Amino acid sequence: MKKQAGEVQLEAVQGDITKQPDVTAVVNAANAQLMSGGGVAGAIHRAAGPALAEDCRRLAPIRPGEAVLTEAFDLPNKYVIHALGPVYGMDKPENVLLADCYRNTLILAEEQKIDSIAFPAISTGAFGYPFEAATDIALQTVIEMAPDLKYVRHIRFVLYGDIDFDVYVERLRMLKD
Ligand code: AR6
Repeated sequence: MKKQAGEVQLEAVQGDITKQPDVTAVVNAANAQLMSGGGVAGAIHRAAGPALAEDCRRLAPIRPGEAVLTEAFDLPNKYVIHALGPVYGMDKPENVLLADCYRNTLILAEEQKIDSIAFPAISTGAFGYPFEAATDIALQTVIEMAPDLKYVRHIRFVLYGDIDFDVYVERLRMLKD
């Protein structure tokens, strides 16, 4: 499912964030220590290899809403942008902190002149953010930023489950052409 937001193409796919070889950067739904873990962080660290954790050490810890950039090592991408989502019900205001993750990631991508980027659904796994509310924040934030993006031309949302994918498809369909 693809949708154009000005000069930026938004796309939702069902799949694994570590298997997106055609994008320059993938986003990690990180933990504060930027270490391996469950979900996306575990998958990214496994696929990138131990050099990623080694490189992350100098950047940790990060705060909710913050994003930092590293190389992607053995992943088929150039960069990983590690964003720490809010723990739902704990890090507040969670809607602002979740929007900050998407905004700060895109700011870093622009600084590196990155053309294409893939996001997982940050905070919607172990951190417990209700999926539909998180989807609205993700899409609203990138659509708000789209007119100001000079380098990023392709934003992919990689959803793990089919129900999650359906939520993105429905929301993207609802956007005006
Ligand atoms: N590719 C794409 N999406 C995935 C993948 C994958 N390989 N694996 C899971 N998801 P989570 P969070 C989906 O828990 O909520 C970690 O343990 C998943 O279904 O990875 O931000 C870290 O160490 C869900 O929709 O991230 C942190 O401590 C979404 O990705 C903590 O979890 C995010 O799930 C971060 O929690």
